[in-house]
Amino acid sequence: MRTQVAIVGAGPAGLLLGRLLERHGIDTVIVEQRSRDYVLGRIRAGVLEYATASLLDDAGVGARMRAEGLVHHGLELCFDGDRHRIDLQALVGRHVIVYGQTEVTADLMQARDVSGGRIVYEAEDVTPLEFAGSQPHVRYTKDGITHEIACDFIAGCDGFHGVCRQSIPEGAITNFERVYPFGWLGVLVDQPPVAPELIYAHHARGFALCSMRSLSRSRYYVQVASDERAEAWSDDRFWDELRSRLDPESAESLRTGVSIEKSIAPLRSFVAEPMRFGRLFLAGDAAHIVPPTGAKGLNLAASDVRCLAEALVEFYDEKSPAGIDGYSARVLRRIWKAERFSWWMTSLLHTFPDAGDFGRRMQRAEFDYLTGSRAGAESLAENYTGLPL
Ligand code: FAS
Ligand code: PHB
Repeated sequence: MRTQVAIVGAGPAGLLLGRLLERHGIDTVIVEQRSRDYVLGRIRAGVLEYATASLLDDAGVGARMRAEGLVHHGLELCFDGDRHRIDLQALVGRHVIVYGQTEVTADLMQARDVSGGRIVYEAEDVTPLEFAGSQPHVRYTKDGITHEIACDFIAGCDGFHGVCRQSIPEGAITNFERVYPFGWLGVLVDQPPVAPELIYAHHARGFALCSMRSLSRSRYYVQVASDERAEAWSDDRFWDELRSRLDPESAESLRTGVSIEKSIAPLRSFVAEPMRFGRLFLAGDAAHIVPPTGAKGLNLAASDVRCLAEALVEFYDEKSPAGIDGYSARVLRRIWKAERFSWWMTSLLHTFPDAGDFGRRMQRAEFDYLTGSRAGAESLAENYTGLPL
């Protein structure tokens, strides 16, 4: 098999890259280790930055997002029961769209079905090869038969645990990482959200987040210890803990029910530099991870892929290597700013075992500054809605 760009991974990064390239007549093959249903079954991100929503429009996959997504002009911070609204629209003139990553993935898969773009699910032993040279290829096994895809470029869109970053010679890559001493226990429930906008809550017992997927389906999270297991949390235990961390009004109006999904996500900050090795490019979680507090993970994957697609189109259309040569430095500038914001939001809102009384006072002072200063609130709003591409 031969293609121009072999894409490893059919998450948002891989699917969106394939979509953007095919819109410019560039041939791709996507190779995914899991089944289509497994990929669609993962419950992940929920908030799209303004620029991500525009990119989905440009890719011709934004119609359902525009029809079903919820436009949010603000969000709420709650600190030991004190609630304060951050008016994103008034502060920076931009909003965000609440539209689940599952739906984004489904829209991209559907578009690829229509275009007939090649995608291999349940591929085993996927291996990127010869990417230091000029004739890279991707090997994989499907139904016991080994296949090879000859290509011009390989896009490693295979997430944090993927094979592409692991295939890079150790001395050629530098990893930066911070692992947080807690995770997020998330629950999905078919009940109306507790409030019209997201509530990010700090409490002595831990962080909590009230989010949603629609006006009839809600997504809630509570901070838990790193060694916690989802099975140890009954629905009742989860709802009691969530209530205890919210302001009295929200705790009173919270609509609980039987969870339709319950899982724990670990929290880490991670960046691999650089993001290009010869003919192999990394994009999305394959190259970086942010704690979900700033709702940046999916959005960073989208901005990586936008930049990579532009670079590859320039290579093929204008025979210029400038874009691909500049890709890594260009995306890393934006990635590190998103890493900073996600780390800052996480530091503000979570309880840290070793913070001490001084650390807790610093968190309260940060909240009081943010809610009392237009400049402070503007900084949060500018980052949350997405820095310029
Ligand atoms: P993904 O991990 O989504 O996709 C990578 C794909 O590559 C997967 O389908 C995987 O099966 C495939 N793959 C892996 N190894 C392979 C191999 N060897 N061969 C072929 N295919 C391979 N972000 C937020 O903004 N908010 C959140 O609340 C949030 N919650 C999250 C919860 C969890 C448990 C995780 C892991 C992430 C969460 N994220 C969240 C971040 C998430 O949304 C990512 O940023 C987003 O999925 C990034 O998309 P991709 O880069 O495509 O990576
Ligand atoms: C979600 O709805 O899953 C969500 C929203 C905002 C975040 C993280 C997760 O910051």
